[in-house]
Amino acid sequence: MNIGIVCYPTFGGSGVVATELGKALALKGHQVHFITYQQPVKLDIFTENIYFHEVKVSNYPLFDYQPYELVLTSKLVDVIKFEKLDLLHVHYAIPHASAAYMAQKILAEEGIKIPFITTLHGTDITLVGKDSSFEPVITFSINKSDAVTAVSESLKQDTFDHFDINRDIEVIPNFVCLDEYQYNGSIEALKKSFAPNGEKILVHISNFRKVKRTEDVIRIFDIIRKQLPVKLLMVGDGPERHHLEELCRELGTCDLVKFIGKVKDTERVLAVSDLFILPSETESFGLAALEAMAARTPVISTNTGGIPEVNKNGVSGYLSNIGNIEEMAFNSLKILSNEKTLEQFKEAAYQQAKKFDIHSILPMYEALYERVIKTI
Ligand code: GMT
Repeated sequence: MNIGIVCYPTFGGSGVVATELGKALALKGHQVHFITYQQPVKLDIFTENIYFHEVKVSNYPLFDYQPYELVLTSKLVDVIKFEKLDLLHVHYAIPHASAAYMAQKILAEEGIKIPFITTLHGTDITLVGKDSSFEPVITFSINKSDAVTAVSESLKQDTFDHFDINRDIEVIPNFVCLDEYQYNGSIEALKKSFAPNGEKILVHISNFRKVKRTEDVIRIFDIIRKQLPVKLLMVGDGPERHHLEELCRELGTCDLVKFIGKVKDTERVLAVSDLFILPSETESFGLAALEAMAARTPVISTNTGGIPEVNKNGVSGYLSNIGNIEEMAFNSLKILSNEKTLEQFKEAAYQQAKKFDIHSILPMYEALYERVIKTI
């Protein structure tokens, strides 16, 4: 198949899922065209069957705000026509689904048919989507998509709860390329550099937005470190970072917490981690938790949104109510204090991650693509 993928190219989960999906499809011999404003961070364009079409946003002085959706639409029309795409798969509803709809209508005028699939990822529904100024466009473009998928049952339900949806939504869960998380390099040197005295290593990875409740990570860690020798790696960057660094100063934990910024190959960090902390306010799926589990790292998380579909309480980690930092610290200590327990949780986390291996999920997308192409 000749497939167009539209996504955000940044470190966000939806961009990562779209990129990994495209890479896996290309490996299977499909032609995959990424259409976005910047080369996706995890994409190597010198890969067979992968193409990148940059959406250029010009800086015309009349515009206070550049009309990205319109240049994206024009680019979609151009790529669909000249690369003879069979279908478009857009990740994240805003503004990708409405741009795809408009491109579809423009091309229909020329007798060209192109179906588009919209994959809902989370904040497009749970946060941005609830802003009423977006509501009519999101509802319309979901209803007009040729197929819609959501990354969890929970997100599917949220979509029906918040929007006036008159069609079916299929759940295709997020996935992980399991093999990539089996780190082959020597982890001893890396481990030593973070935790020279054999301390247990806790990790958090996110874009440090309010919704991730990163302050809870620092506070949970502060409780744990009073009872066990531990270190914390904070991976990623975002609006909360400065505040978190200040909080570490206040708590006297600066020597124990290391902010390492944005990291492309999180596999390396996860390879040395003993526990992953994800105390999010809302999370449609929690891809970061799945990646941790793939690297045999148990997860302490909240029980919000789609996380319970990924992290199994008492098996691959523990789940708590949002903001219950005492319980999250208590459960962390339960896992970390005993080597045998830690090993059991690590193995169970890996076994749980196996269920979401790309080799199981990719055929679901391929089957959907074939079905949608036939119906247009
Ligand atoms: O919240 C983020 O980190 C970014 C956001 C995105 O769309 O890029 O993530 C959402 O999509 C991910 C991939 O499907 C999910 O794993 C995340 O749970 C979801 N984030 C939220 O729902 C807050």
